Amino acid sequence: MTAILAFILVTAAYYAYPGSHSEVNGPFVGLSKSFHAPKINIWAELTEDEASQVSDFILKTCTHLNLTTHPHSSRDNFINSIEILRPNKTDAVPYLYEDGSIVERWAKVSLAENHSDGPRIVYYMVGPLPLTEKAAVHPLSYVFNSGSNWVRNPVYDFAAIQEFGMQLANNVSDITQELLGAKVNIDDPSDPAGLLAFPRASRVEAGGLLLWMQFYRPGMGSGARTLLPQGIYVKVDATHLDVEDWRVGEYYYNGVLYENEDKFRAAMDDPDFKRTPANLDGPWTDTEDFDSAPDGRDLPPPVSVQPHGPRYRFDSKQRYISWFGFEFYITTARSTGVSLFDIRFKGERVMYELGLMEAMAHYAGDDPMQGGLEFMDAFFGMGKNMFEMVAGYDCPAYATYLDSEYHDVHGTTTHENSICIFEYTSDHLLSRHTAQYSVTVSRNTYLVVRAVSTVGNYDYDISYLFYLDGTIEVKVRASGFIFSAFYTTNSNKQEDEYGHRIHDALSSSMHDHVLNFKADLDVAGTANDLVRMGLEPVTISYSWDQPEVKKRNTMHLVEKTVKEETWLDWPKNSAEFYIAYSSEQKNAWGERKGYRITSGTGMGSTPHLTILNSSTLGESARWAEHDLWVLRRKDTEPASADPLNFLEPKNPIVDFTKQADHESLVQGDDFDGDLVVYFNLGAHHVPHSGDIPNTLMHTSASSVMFVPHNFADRDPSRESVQGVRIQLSGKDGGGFAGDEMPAHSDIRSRFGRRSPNKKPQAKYFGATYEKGMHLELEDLEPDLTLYKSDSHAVSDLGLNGTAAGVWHKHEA
Ligand SMILES: *[C@@H]1O[C@H](CO)[C@@H](O)[C@H](O)[C@H]1NC(C)=O
Ligand SMILES: *[C@@H]1O[C@H](CO)[C@@H](O)[C@H](O)[C@H]1NC(C)=O
Ligand SMILES: *[C@@H]1O[C@H](CO)[C@@H](O)[C@H](O)[C@H]1NC(C)=O
Ligand SMILES: *[C@@H]1O[C@H](CO)[C@@H](O)[C@H](O)[C@H]1NC(C)=O
Ligand SMILES: *[C@@H]1O[C@H](CO)[C@@H](O)[C@H](O)[C@H]1NC(C)=O
Ligand SMILES: *[C@@H]1O[C@H](CO)[C@@H](O)[C@H](O)[C@H]1NC(C)=O
Ligand SMILES: [Cu+2]
Repeated sequence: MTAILAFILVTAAYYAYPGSHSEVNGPFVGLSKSFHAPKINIWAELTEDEASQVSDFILKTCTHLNLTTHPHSSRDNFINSIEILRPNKTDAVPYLYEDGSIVERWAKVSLAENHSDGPRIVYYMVGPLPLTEKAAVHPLSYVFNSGSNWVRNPVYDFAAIQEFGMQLANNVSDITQELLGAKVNIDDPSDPAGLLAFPRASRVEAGGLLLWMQFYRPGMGSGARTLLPQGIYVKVDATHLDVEDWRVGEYYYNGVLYENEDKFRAAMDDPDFKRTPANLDGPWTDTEDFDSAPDGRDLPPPVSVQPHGPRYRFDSKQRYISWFGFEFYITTARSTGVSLFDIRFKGERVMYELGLMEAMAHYAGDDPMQGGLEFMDAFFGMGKNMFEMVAGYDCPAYATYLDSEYHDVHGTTTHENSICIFEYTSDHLLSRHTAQYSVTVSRNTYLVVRAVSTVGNYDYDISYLFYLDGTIEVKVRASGFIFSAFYTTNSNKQEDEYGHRIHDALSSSMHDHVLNFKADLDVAGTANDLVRMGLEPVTISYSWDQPEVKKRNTMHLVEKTVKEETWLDWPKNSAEFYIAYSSEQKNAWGERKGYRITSGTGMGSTPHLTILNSSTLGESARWAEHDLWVLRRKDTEPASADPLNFLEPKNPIVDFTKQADHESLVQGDDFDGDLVVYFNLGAHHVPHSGDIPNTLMHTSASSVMFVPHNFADRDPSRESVQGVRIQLSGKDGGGFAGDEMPAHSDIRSRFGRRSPNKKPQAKYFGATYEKGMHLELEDLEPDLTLYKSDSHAVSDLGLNGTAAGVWHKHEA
């Protein structure tokens, strides 16, 4: 601790720049202002003005739909969402790389439409923007492969689901009072002493929804309700359009299924009726411990500071960033959050697109809730649920924060400070070497673009990391409250097969998180080959080995090119390298320029879904079944998934298996070598007592890295890295024991030749801190009164606010 304080309380000699929440902070503001992206960010989300133009245009054009701006249910017709329709790459490439003209800007709109067979969500394209007389609304279907531009919306009325649950719970108040010691407060659903009912909704082939509802205690301040399932489950047939026609079905409690509430009630009067303890709230769900004071807790930990401001340059209008050879554009989408486009390193293309496609969590369990539970969080909105970050904690105090926006029938919603950008210097080096007369070390400073999506109970930190050698890492870490299961203590159920007991009446409920990402690789250009370079044992006879070793057991490299669209799993023993090679560009040594795709840092190799042919998922998320996929890039296949897949799992609007359909990847007349890789991050999550109260980010972390492989002629980080070579007394050289380099050999040195006193001499590369600095308190502990949000519209575990719509209760 003393060392840390000493570091911070260095003498005041330099004006430091306190962290701020502005778009660009620090001393490079001037530089940033004069810094311009070479092109317009053609992927940028629509501005508020563009979205309102589109909205007005649709209201004016689609009069036959009688659209309302105040929807009450999905049986109203209204504008559900408005966003950018990202341009075809075919059109973007000439603009970006060949001085072609700028691409047209179109909007992707989803309308809620009431049809005689039930409500639908229908996609349209509207444009070009800005809208003129030429503007038009067309059905948008080229990006889907279901044969249509719409899905049926079985979520007829999510408000009714909540209300129905409350009514139903109210009807069995006597039962809940008896078994759980609580009942719903129909007048005040948020009564902390009351109960709530939440559905697991599953799609019924014919149309609407089948619900299994479970009672929950509401949870207090931090939103712990997913730790408070109550173990009484009720089946509701909600397939009919009108709530009046919904039917309450069986009850399930403590391993026994009851035909209806009366049978349940009657069973309770039986002296042999088996009860199980209730799952009560208490301090165990508190997220903080303000009271404990183990040694050292009274001293703040080390923090990172950035006294000279950021070293990246940022065009805040185009959201374009440049940092030590990396250049790329940033954009967002309501369903998928942050995406990066046109990533280049030292002027060469690496990826056209990198971003999230879908974030799925699939549970298992022997109760009616967890047994079929599955979430597709793009449906809930990974961008829509990107809330304001906490400066100094989510990201360092000095980070640059960006806002994100999305548009729907209620206009534009802005989430301030929901994306952060910063440089960070790792605790470990990028490289080092100790030689006989020298030691040289290079710091590992990397750039991070980060956002956190809190989808109801769970928080996903998604970070894109850029390293000085050209490596790109995509990392996901999760936290928040687990979605746990009720634990019955006296049944003969099989619940121990699905998790651990983690409180009186609580089971941890195993689940798989699989988050799918797209990487449209353009390694040194569009034409790439995906190569599997195997490391194989071999027995070989070498002439130089004779006569002593007739046959030598050794190993060698065996290369196979992936010739058709396929999946790949991470190889056993990491005995294969998956490398995307340029088909045309070579480095100085005649080797193909490449990037290796590898499972990165975190809890071992990345997971894919354990469940085979999931009954819940149907065809909606086949990408989850393997680690990696290699496909042809097509304008008609811009994504592996669509948020509305959640509504039609058996016949999804984007069926991934129709994309990954073994088309040839051999370059020729009909294929130019433009490959897309889809890869998965996530975790096989078997929560344990340490997930109470919240899942920890070091155990939920996984990543995939894209690592240069013969991309340059030599390690490019040497040009940019900060470090020092310590030249030991008496020698100018390095080398091994016994070596002596000629004196005054050319080692670039800030201090010139060795010092007269023959003490070890530090020769820095890159800059160093030259003076003590005065830091403001805000550099160490940001002022959280600057936190801008008054509240967060976090999903309440119902379906309100999903891609199926958001509407308000009592509006005219
Ligand atoms: C349009 O909606 C209004 C009010 O919602 C309703 O009175 C009217 O009948 C509707 N018109 C058509 C053509 O559906
Ligand atoms: C993108 O390409 C598809 C397929 O060629 C085409 O149908 C569509 O109109 C194009 N989209 C735009 C916005 O030009
Ligand atoms: C929606 O369509 C159904 C079936 O055609 C009809 O009964 C209902 O009145 C419509 N609802 C609205 C709000 O227009
Ligand atoms: C609650 O009970 C009333 C009276 O028996 C009944 O009419 C209603 O349908 C029940 N509601 C639910 C949601 O079970
Ligand atoms: C999953 O589906 C595939 C393709 O239909 C089939 O070959 C396989 O046997 C199925 N596996 C299971 C466990 O259902
Ligand atoms: C849905 O959520 C919005 C935003 O949180 C809220 O204003 C609205 O009242 C909710 N609608 C219903 C029907 O609960
Ligand atoms: Cu989890």
